[in-house]
Amino acid sequence: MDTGITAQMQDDYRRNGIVKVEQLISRAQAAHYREATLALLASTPEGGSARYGHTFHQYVDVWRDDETLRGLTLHPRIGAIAEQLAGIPMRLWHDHTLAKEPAKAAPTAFHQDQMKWPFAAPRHTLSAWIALQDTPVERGCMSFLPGSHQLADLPNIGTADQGRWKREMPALEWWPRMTVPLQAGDCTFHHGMIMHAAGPNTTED
Ligand SMILES: O=C(O)CCC(=O)C(=O)O
Repeated sequence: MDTGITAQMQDDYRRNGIVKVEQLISRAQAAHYREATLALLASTPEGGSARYGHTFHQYVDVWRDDETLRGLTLHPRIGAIAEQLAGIPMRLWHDHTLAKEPAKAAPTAFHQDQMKWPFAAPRHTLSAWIALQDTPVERGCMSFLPGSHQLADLPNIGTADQGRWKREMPALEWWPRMTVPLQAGDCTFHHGMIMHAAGPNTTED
C-alpha cells in the first residue's frame, strides 16, 4: 500500500517521535465519523464511559460497539503507516474517542503514554490521533516535546496532574515545544514515550 509517508516524514518521526499526516482521511469522511461519534456518546448514559475530570469524555473500544467507527479504527492506512513508522509489525491495543466538551475546559497535562499500558518491555508503541473536526489551539490540539521519546526515567504522570512533569524534570519546561493544530481528517502519529499535552477546548463547539 502507498501510505503517503515519505522518507523525510519517517526520519522526522524517528528523530522527533511525532509526525503529522495531512488528510489521513478526507474532510467528508471525518464529518461522517464525527456524526457517528456524537451519536454513540449521546446514547451512552453518564458514567457509561470514563470521564476524566473535566478534561475529556473518553469512550474506549468504539470498534466493538459501532459498525461505522469500526471502519475508522480498522482503516488499513492507519495500520500500514504505524508499521512503516515503527519499522516492525504492529498490533492494535485499543481505540478511543476523546470528546472535549464545551464549557468543560481543562488541559491534558504533559505525560508519556507507554507507562499507562500493561506491556512489559515493548519494542515500539505509538498512537494515531485523528481530528474529526477542525482542532485549532483553541479547541485543545496537542503539543509535543520533540525528541523526548528518548527519556526513559520519568514516572507515570496523570493527565490531570498539571505540575508533576515540571517537578519531575524541571528542564522540560524549557524544552522546545511543537504545537500541532489539525484540520478535520488530519492526524498525528506519536511515539508512546514522547512527552505530550493538549490544551483546553475554550470554544462553544
Ligand atoms: O487530546 C488530549 O487531550 C490528549 C490525548 C493524548 O494524550 C493521547 O492521545 O495520547
